[in-house]
Amino acid sequence: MEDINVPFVEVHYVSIQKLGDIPVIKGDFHSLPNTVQKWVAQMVQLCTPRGVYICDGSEEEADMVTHKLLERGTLTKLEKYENNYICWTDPRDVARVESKTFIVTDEKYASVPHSREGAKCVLGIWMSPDEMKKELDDRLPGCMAGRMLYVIPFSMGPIGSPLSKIGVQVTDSNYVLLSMRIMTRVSSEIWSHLKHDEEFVKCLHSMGCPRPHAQKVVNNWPCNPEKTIIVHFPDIRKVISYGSGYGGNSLLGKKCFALRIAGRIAYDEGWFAEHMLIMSITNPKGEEKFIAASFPSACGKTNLAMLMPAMPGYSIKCVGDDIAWMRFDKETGELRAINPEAGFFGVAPGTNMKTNPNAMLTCMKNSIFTNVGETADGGFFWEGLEDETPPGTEILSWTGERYKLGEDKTKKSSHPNARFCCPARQCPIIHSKWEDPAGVPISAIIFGGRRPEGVPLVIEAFDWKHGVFLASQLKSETTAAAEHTGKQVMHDPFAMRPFVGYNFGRYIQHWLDFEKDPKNKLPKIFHVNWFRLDENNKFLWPGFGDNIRVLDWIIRRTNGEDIADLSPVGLLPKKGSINLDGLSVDWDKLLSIPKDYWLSDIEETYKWLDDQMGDDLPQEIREQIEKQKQRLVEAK
Ligand code: OXD
Ligand code: MN
Repeated sequence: MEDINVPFVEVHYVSIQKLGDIPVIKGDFHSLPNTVQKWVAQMVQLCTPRGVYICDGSEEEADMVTHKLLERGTLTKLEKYENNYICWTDPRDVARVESKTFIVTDEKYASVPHSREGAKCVLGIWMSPDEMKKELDDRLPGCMAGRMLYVIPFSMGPIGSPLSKIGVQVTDSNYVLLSMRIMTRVSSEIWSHLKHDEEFVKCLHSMGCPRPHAQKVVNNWPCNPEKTIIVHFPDIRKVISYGSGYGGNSLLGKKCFALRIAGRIAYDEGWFAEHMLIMSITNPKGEEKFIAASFPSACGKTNLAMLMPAMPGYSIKCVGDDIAWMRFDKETGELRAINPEAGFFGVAPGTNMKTNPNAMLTCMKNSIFTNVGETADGGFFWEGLEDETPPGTEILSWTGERYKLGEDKTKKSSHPNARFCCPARQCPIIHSKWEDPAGVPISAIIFGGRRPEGVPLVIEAFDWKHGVFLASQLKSETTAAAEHTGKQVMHDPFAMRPFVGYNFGRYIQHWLDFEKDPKNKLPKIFHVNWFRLDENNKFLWPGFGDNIRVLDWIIRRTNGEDIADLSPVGLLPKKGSINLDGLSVDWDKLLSIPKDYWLSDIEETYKWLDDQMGDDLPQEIREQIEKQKQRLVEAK
């Protein structure tokens, strides 16, 4: 595919530190790898910033940018901590925008599956290169006028690891620069890894707010919500994001690169880029195992990745909380995983010293908080911290309202998708191997979602194919991480619905195909549900630290213990095989498989998968569905 939206005019270097007439105000442009010089020069010519700043990842750079943002009022220092800042966005720019996220390929079905006629495809939005060129031509020329263009070299994964990949993001947002420094490895060391013109992912981001401003800037947060567009070009490994400064829309290393573009690279190269946490569990005998677990956004991945075990003698270490890149080792057949990120961008509301003390301790310094409240003594506050904050504490909410804690229960301090952004290395339980270039060996893969009804605490797949089917039928109640409203149970296969950068049917086939290589040691696959409700809408399972009980069962299954019974939907724990000491839970309700529920669920799921993917839905998945139906019909 040809690159679009690059100017055709040759760039002439007027002097060493000028591109055309735009000055390079920091860094030596000519020391950059040739391919980077060429692309940056094109971006400069297109976006016409007032200057170019080549980032080196140093502390001085962070200080300079932080100072600028404080001066401008975009950031406020939280005096209670060391180097912590708070930021409020324009209320129109608060979450990922899936409806404005596109994949561009010459051929439509390289990006999206052949949905059945009349079905609205929700597994990605495709646009042709020609149409997209018009959209971008309408937005990009001059989009950085009056602003600085920052060139950010970054590595996803430990710098130099054979499992890592390199990106270069140009952006006109210094908030994005600060956040990218936390979420990825930003360093001038990156350039030497691109010396021989190796491939890098090109990431262009603009807030879409050239100066002088055409519109009023709200909260010192420039953005352009009417024109926001997030575009992926998987064939040429490129991302263009315009109009939003928020999270996954603008920190392009995260969802855009590490999932959508890397997913496509993984498809081409034979590995996985997944929406998964990575953690280790050590049992009282000192045996350690690593697992990867996939849940839709805002379903507790960060909490699980940093769990404080409620059972004595167990310990948890965190490798990552959102994304896993995994490949089968050619020699040993083991599945090895790295966390490509360097920070946590976690949902703040609901996080506290009970639900996730490790996350709280991680963000006590060097962190940025977006759309949370501030206490009068310069602390952060969000819904969920009430028990840790004295009643009567004065709060300034993210919308600028002042109130006293406990006086008016209708007041909300934070947006439901408010975030903390903090360095992973500060996590008290970060694993000593979290940056091991060789990755960590994965023994089990877990999928899960918020399922208020019908779905048991844990199911083990019969085999790899059945596991891929379990992941394909994943559903979850919607959350505030994207623009969806209301509580509805939505299909979210593999927790990747918003994040796959190519035809979803091919993605599922890619998973199935790993079984074909007999050398691959396929991990066992599980499905968990912490969120089942009883008839009074009360959770049947305590969750959080008690989830160790389920993880323990899973690990024992990977060791081959005979603690599972057959059921029509998979293997379930034998009664008594999950340690429930000290808990009072209704086992029968928690593990039941209501036949009517599952029979109607499988019909609905089949229709949905077939509508969405049509003939791209792999035959093996159809067979799995038929088999499950059969087992359910035959069950007593
Ligand atoms: C995230 C998300 O920010 O999944 O991790 O939305
Ligand atoms: Mn996520």
